[in-house]
Amino acid sequence: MSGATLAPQDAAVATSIGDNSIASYDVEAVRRDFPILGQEVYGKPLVYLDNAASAQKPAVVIDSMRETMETYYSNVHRGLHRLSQLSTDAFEAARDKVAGFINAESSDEIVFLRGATEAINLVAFSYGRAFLKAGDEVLISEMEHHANIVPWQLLRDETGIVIKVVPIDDDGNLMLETYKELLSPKTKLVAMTHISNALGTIVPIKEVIRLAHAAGAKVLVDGCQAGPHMKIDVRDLDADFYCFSSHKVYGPTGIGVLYGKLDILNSMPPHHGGGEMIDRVTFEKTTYKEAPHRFEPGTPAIIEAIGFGAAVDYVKNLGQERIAAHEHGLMAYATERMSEIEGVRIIGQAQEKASIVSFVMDSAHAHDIGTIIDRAGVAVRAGHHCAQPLMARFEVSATARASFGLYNTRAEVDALVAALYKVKELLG
Ligand code: C6P
Repeated sequence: MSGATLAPQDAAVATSIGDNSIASYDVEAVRRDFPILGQEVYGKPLVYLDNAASAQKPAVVIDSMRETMETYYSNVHRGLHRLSQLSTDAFEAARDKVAGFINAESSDEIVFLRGATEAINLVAFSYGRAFLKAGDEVLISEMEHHANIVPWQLLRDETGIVIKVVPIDDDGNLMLETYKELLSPKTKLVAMTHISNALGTIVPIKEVIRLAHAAGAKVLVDGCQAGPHMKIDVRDLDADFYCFSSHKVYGPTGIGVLYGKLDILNSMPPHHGGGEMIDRVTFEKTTYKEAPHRFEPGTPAIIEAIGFGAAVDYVKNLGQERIAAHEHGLMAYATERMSEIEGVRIIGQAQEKASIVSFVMDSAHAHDIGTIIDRAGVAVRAGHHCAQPLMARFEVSATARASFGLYNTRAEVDALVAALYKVKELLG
């Protein structure tokens, strides 16, 4: 990234946000870090705008995983031999990197799981079963991903907890006043997204947490969409739990993190049993290790954890503020250009938004939009985005969603817009 030049499109971004710190953001150099981006699909340059579903991987992540397998791979925490020691060191170093990425106080607060979905289920079925009882209230929002709805419903069916839903307004802003009214001594847990995957709304999560704590409730933040787009500081937020998946922060699939305050994690029973999470086993009784190991039974995703560590290093080195500024410029430009297209309606115009433009068109179903623009090389997601209650709120069955990552360019926004004009031409 040294000697970086300012591409014309990024000069516009820098000016529009009035922030010189991104003047050195050389998006073309960033793109060269991602081997997959150079390809064509259907004879057109790939325009990858499906980053909210999963992001592409830089060479440093791919290399770190290949190097692990080619030079020192072995199982972790078990062997006395050299390779096992090297693998264990690299695995635990990845945990340290993830802890640093979100400013956790200790690496012991970092539980490696398969992803955000598993993390939320762990909180529901370990914390929830142990500490929530019939009549206790769990507050979620109207814009949650199914991963932060269904586990609470499963727990409700088992324990009799009550789920309350904080509404959003027509622009997709969380209705804070109603949230305050819903909080009561019965509220034991608030489980809320940091950034909506279907609208891009940035929830004022620090205030949400402050208010929940004042009411005596704990807070789980679903940070799946925040991880790639903003600097996360779990201590500043005072989050009790925070989770996200590696594959959205430019790391591999199959791994993610549940952060939990150490005393809370250590007060929770294991959710799965097996090897590695135990202290001592007899046929009569088993005692467990402290966190994080009590929640990591069996052989973990070793290679993936190492790749995850390389990914968060990559993002951190590029600079989260600079990434956020770059992506914000792209989102603002896309919003402006797409608003000019007759018949396009953007769903979600919250005051604070990140990296996502969800939209519908008068003339075309979201699936048709996705299919037609794919032929122009433009990849977006079309569907309900695993947020069916949110779709119902906006009275649509699906939207098309363009989501931007750190390697996208204004030229790619132009390609998206041109492809949408093509949809209009074909479908009226
Ligand atoms: N959203 C999307 O296209 P997993 O699948 O466990 O890595 O993440 C689940 C999840 C939880 N919360 C939020 C806010 C999310 O956005 C996601 C994943 C993807 O929007 C795939 S459905």
